[in-house]
Amino acid sequence: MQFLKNCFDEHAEKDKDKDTMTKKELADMLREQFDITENHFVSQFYNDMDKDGDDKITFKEYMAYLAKLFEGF
Ligand SMILES: [Ca+2]
Ligand SMILES: [Ca+2]
Repeated sequence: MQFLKNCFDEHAEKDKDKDTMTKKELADMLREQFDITENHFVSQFYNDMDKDGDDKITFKEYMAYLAKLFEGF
């Protein structure tokens, strides 16, 4: 769990808004941590994560998405 929090923080703080992730920050995270570079995957992740559609990812949205993702394991 701490790994996921560190992951989020490290990438979310790359611009002036350190509490949320932009699409670019998410793309960087997916590339560096999970080796995902395909744009359509990044877009899909981003759209699925941004539940309230305000065009940024909060830590809460990020965790909710991952929790759902790992539920099946
Ligand atoms: Ca940010
Ligand atoms: Ca959002």
